[in-house]
Amino acid sequence: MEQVKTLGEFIIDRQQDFPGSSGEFSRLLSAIRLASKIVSQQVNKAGLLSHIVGAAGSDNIQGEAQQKLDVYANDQFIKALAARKVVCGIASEENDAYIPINEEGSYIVAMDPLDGSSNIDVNVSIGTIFSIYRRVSPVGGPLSDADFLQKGTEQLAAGYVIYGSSTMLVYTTGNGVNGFTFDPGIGVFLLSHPNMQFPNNGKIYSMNEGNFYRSSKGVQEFIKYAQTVDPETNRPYTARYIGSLVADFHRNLIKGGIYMYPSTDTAPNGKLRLLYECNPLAFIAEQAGGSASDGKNRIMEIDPTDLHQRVPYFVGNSALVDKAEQCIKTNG
Ligand code: AHM
Ligand code: MG
Repeated sequence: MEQVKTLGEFIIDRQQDFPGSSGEFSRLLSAIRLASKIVSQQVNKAGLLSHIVGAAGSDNIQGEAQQKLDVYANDQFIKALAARKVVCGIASEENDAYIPINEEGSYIVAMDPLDGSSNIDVNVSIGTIFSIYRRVSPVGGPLSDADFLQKGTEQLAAGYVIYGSSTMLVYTTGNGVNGFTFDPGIGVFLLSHPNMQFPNNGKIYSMNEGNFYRSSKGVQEFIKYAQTVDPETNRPYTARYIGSLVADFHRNLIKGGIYMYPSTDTAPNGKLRLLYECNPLAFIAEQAGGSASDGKNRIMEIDPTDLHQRVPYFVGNSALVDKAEQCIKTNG
């Protein structure tokens, strides 16, 4: 029988992917693993906290002010990353400016500590997304904007945690994508999805179709294409939209499909953030045989200009992303 591998063992096995990192990078991943476990436990108690012990914003039984879960998640990830001393700075969806950590650290982390947080109150899956870069400014000195405004192609690693019917951590270091399921009984992540790849015949499309008439002609054409009856090409496709990026992406990675958050007339750059939502999932998608685009260009080649920059987003099976691009190029 093949032996079960824990995330901790896997990280050590793969340490040789980063020659010269002397285990620093592994310590960083371990920090993410730890914070994920803490957040996972808290997410599972979310209903208790808000409905039984008292709503966020009020005091809890001990008289401590309760934090909203997304603020709590942000604090936990920052605390865990800062404790390992290898991270020099963090950009988070929860903080307007980047947070300097340790000038001696070599790594930058961009993260969305709890994405889809509007789903917390209704018991729908939510997630954490993270992206790791090597700093470009000299180690030992102050950080600069350029450390954070790196193209997605410069990512050393990226991943997400899904807090769903089980908690999973999925990540890549540019050498394939591996998924680990948390076993709460023994408190460890176990390798459950080695070498994840999009299946070839993806037929799910995921978009907030309430935005249909606000979208460009090209996006509308793609949706009509997805809905057209054509048994030869396996159409119509299936619409699935949770409204929680990590959950929608994770399902499409396993079952095959495309996730879209295009520009609309009221949000010309779409809704999602390049640094800590789009780039990390683009890296995973490409490593899993898929692709990610803003409708015209490869996401990971976009030159970021702002920490919280938004971009239109199309990610998933390459054939579907190509088709969406083609509809946009033809129809605008
Ligand atoms: P958030 O970072 O404020 O949680 O917003 C991101 C979320 C994604 O998880 C999800 O895909 C998208 O917003 C849903 O947006 P909409 O409700 O407009 O469909
Ligand atoms: Mg988010």
